Amino acid sequence: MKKAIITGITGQDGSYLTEILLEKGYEIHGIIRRSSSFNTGRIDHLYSDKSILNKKLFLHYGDLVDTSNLNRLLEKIEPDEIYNLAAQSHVKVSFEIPDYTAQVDALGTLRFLDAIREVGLKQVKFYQASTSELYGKVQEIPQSEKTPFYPRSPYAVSKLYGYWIIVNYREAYNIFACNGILFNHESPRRGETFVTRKITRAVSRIAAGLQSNLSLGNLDAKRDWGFAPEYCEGMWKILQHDKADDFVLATGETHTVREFTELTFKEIGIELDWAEKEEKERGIIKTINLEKAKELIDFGRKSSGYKFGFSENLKPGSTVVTVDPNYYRPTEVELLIGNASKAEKVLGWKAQTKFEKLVNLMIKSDLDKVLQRGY
Ligand code: NAP
Ligand code: F7E
Repeated sequence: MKKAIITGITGQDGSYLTEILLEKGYEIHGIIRRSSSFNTGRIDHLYSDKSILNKKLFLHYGDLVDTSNLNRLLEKIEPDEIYNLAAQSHVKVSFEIPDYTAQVDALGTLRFLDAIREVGLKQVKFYQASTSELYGKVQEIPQSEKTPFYPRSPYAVSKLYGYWIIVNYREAYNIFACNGILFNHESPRRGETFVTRKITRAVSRIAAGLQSNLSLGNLDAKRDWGFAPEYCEGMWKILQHDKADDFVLATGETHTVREFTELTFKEIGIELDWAEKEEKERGIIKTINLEKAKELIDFGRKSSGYKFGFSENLKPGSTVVTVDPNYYRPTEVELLIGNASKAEKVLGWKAQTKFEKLVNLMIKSDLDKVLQRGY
């Protein structure tokens, strides 16, 4: 039985990767941070299963800023594979806490690599969660493993250090260390403050009459959005390759935040119109397809026991989206679109879930939550 350490196990990717590796027969050691409130919601379903907890899945307290803790864990566990997913992962927040972001995202990676050297784990394979944010102000369209980097936030600059320290330790000490340069990947488990989940959650709440308006920043930013579980399978494939190497994982399609918003509203039967420009721009209900809304609710009542229905207050002409410049970033990444042909050729990995399907599965999941529980 192979042993894997997953840092960031309580995050979106950590939770999917845990499911994938358990399915493949791994023993998993997850590192969690001490928190004053529960932070294990995404893996509760796994560790409340008595056949899994402390048999195939073990949780350890740890933190990427604590070197001695990482050393002890490596000595104790002697893993075959390490997936370093832990990070202060919010780009906008990194402008507010740049020092901490660098401590975790840049030096945290170094601490782990150095702990591997100290403990002398010669055979271990290390996956680093690198990111399309490295491309920032893009130097080439689409972006591949060969595209030069131009990071645009303290988050991206910290991840740039992480990227290069992986390459350096691979070359200097022959450590099997790999970068997965992953473009945005989303899911119903995406954190609520990232834009996709913020939109699907808010639109569900607007539908239920629990919120009247969705407030967003830059509507014209373009992202290459894929489905997270497929990207986690890709992480595993990167470490199974016979040579340590770096890979882009992406869909090869790009869409604006505006398109994501329009499509999400469309899923609940609302067509949007846009009025005014820039900070005054507003998304207004153009039409409501009551048939579609009713169908959704009837289906939800039968399949998921919805207690709530659609708000009666939704009318053509109502403003449901506004722009708040507080969500703008001091420096923005305007356009990302990835070229994952190396991963397809070498690893046999290809993104499967299309943009429309991704929006559909995220809004359905949030509608279920909101209309069942009423929050
Ligand atoms: P996420 O949901 O924000 O999860 C981040 C995880 O890191 C959480 O488990 C968090 O713990 C943990 N963490 C944060 N600071 C830590 C510290 N000091 N010590 C130990 N653990 C810490 O992120 P994600 O979307 O799953 O992304 C996973 C990784 O991929 C991150 O490194 C991210 O930067 C990178 N990435 C993500 C994407 C994407 O589109 N999702 C794309 C490219 C790269 P708590 O639960 O306690 O907060
Ligand atoms: O922003 C714009 C925002 O925060 C996407 C992380 O997982 O992916 C993620 O970083 C875009 C940006 O993700 C709002 O300005 C508009 O252009 O969802 P996001 P991100 O910054 O792309 C990369 C690959 C990572 O590595 C990161 O860890 O949407 N946007 N209005 C907004 N963004 C947010 N969060 N909130 C808004 O209201």
